[in-house]
Amino acid sequence: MMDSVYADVVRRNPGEPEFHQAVHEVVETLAPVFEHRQDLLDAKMLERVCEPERQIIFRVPWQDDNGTVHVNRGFRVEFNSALGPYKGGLRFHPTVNLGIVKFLGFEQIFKNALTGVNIGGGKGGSDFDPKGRSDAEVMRFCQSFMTELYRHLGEHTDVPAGDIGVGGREVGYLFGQYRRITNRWEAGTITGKGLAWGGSNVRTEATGYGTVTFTAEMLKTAGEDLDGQQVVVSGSGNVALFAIEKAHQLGANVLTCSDSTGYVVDDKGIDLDLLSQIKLQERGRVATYAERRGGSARFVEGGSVWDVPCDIALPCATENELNEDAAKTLVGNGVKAVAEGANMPCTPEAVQVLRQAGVRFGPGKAANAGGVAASGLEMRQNAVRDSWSFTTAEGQLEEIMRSIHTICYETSARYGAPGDYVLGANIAGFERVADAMLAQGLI
Ligand code: NDP
Ligand code: 2IT
Repeated sequence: MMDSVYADVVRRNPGEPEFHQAVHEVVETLAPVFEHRQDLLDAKMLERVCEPERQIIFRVPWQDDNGTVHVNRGFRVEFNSALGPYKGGLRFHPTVNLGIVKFLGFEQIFKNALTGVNIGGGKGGSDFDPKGRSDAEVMRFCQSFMTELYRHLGEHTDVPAGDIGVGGREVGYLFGQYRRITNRWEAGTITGKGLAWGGSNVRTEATGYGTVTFTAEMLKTAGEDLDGQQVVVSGSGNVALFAIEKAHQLGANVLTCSDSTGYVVDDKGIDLDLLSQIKLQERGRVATYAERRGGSARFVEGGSVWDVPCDIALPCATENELNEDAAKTLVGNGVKAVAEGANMPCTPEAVQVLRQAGVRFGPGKAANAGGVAASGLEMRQNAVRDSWSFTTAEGQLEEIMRSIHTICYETSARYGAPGDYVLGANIAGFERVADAMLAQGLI
């Protein structure tokens, strides 16, 4: 049954390898569920969950600062709303296509289910490349994008947020255009807003913080903690920066960061003030960090950040950035834990190598759920026009991350594979969504 469902997904979604990969990873862990859930089998729940409820593709025309017209493509895949309004980020990156958005939307269903907040799964974005564009160009693009997307959104319908290439600046322009078109100050329609206009404390930090909290929870099951551990982080965007911050707070030493041009290794540990200045203030590159840091840091062009020996590896950049060879290198260097801050950063072969070597492995669905969980908390505050302190929001986030860890661990133990967080996350997430769908009839 599982094989035929997967074969059908491949046949009906041609040319979408990332979507196939994401489905395969989930499908191959669900067999034990169907052994005792004939009701889910009869209801064709696996087939239903692999088919998005709605897919929207639209034209996004905009003008650059020289007056030249550009045409991009916009996407929103509204995958599953059994547990709540569609929820998931928007990605602006030249590699975005329908298959990428579907893979991300599919992951999001189960991730969101694990948070315990009432949110469904969706994802969107565009093949627009914000790199090198002025603020005015980004604004015009966002306005054009929202001029179509707004009709599909709403606090009870579909609630986007950021992802690669979409941060506070873009969310501001998107929210502004939504408000202008609808004449509604509907804060709950998008998350990741500024703190003065409906945003939540800790949403910016949440994905990176949550990934490190999840890592700490995994280590705890072996009687260890992060204190004194050497950590390798990839990426230098939203997730990476705040993973570095939290790892430092918990006493670890982060040696690296990276971008699409190469990586930096800093023998003294990453100086987060300097990195933040370059990335957040100047929108610069990691090579500049090495130039300004002095003797302790060097920039390696191209190259694999996973060559740097470490105890803990946190891939926080993009999909399939950590392959089989990288996993073997990490294992050879004695890595103890790997947690996915990014979505699907480890290839299936890499995951296999890590699991066989007994490395604790936190899949993205669980490990990076802190971002969307904090988005859920932002929606909660918006619904009652409240705003929590940093401490309150951070406390709630930590509680959710610990509970996700517990659910995944307990589910893995219940199914006879304690510590297999891939199995635990997939089964626990699937069961929640499938039971809600079953209760709601043939929808
Ligand atoms: P950002 O845009 O802030 O940063 C992305 C980082 O990844 C940059 O350093 C970028 O380098 C690097 N990167 C992106 N694409 C590639 C590529 N094709 N090859 C090499 N490096 C690349 O994005 P985020 O930090 O928000 O997102 C990072 C990952 O985390 C993504 O997988 C995202 O889906 C996931 N995620 C994000 C959440 C969030 O709340 N933001 C929540 C959960 C998961 P460069 O600048 O050179 O492109
Ligand atoms: O992949 C993700 O979980 C995100 N990009 C965050 C989604 C959200 O709605 O906050």
